[in-house]
Amino acid sequence: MSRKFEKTWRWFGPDDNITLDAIRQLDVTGIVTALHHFPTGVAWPLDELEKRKEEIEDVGLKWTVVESIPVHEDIKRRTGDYKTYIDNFKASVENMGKAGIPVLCYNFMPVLDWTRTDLDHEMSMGYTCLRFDETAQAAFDLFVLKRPRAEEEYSKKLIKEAESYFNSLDANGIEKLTRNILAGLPGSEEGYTPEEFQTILNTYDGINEEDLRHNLHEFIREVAPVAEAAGVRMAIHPDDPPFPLFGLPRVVSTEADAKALTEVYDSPYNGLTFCTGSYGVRPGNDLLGMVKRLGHRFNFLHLRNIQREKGRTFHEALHLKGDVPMQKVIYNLIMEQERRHAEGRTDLRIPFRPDHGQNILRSLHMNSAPGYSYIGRLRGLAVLRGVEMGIRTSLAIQRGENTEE
Ligand code: CS2
Ligand code: MN
Repeated sequence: MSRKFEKTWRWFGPDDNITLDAIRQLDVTGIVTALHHFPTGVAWPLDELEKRKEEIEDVGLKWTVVESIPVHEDIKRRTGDYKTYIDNFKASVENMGKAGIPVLCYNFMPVLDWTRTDLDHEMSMGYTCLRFDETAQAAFDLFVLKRPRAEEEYSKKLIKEAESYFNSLDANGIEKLTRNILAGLPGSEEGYTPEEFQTILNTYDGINEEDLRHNLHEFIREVAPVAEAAGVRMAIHPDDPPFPLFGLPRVVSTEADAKALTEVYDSPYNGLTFCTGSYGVRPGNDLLGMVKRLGHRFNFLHLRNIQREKGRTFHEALHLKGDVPMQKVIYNLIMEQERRHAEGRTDLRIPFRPDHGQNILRSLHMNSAPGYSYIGRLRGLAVLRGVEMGIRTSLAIQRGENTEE
């Protein structure tokens, strides 16, 4: 059996401009998608999963990963109808198992999923990328949203910078920043107006980091055994960016967070999505060490690079350039796979996807979702595949093995 990582591609379903036919030309085997047409909290029916699966199989691909079943805010807060929502989540997982979809990516970020302030940041080479600018985020928080007590969370210096940044924006600029932060990036199921956003933020009053962590661990305790019985490997996606925003706690940002949640239910079915771009934003996250120490719990890989700038600001860099030591990460992942093989594990072909890409030539006007361009991701996929192949080939040569792949 080939041991290469399974190459996958995120597809946003029938409404995605990048069609299954365009995807099948990329030499990937797996599709990463969700039933985006269901509102958060609803149990996904088996027949709908099967219908989508058939559509994917009709073009010769496989549905490898569900990304994501959104977790209802009631579950994160453990308020309201959270019991029903957990039951519905379990039902979706069971149906995934019946439909034979092996991996589930999900996240536990309150209110906002991934967050950027600029979706079209122009780089000197001419392509654009996504960027998170802490000054712009603070400006939005302090002067657009005007969140009560927000100023307690920023340094005096940053508040000053945010103020002059805000003053430099015209009405269009303010509108655009608001949209970038609140409209919901691809995969996030919700978008808000500033008023709606403030209302939902208020529902988190009094919920601190410890509470949220407790609620996550309770959720895992309840759902992971069901996933295990259904043969579905769970893979929690880290917070993106990996620090608290708008006063909301975030609890999947560090190696310690990831380790703690794997210990709640000690099974490979309670695993992680290793998103190098998300974890990589925090300089304290030792990515190479994480592969060694937590790699046995990786069920899904998001390979993406970032370049840190001043403070918490960062942009999405080309896949092999930036602060993520991508080639070494891939080497360590191959070593993890060898450990699995030696232990007799069968989940060797960990799926990966090029998580985001730059917008190159505006992807020939394909009008793709922010971060999810065709050409930028294809470029990412190609270079990552090349690195993997190169490492495997040189290991095989050194060991006198055959280099068939
Ligand atoms: C983002 C999110 O970083 C990412 O992968 O594109 O869509 C993320 O995949 C989801 O939040 C995971 O649940
Ligand atoms: Mn990711």
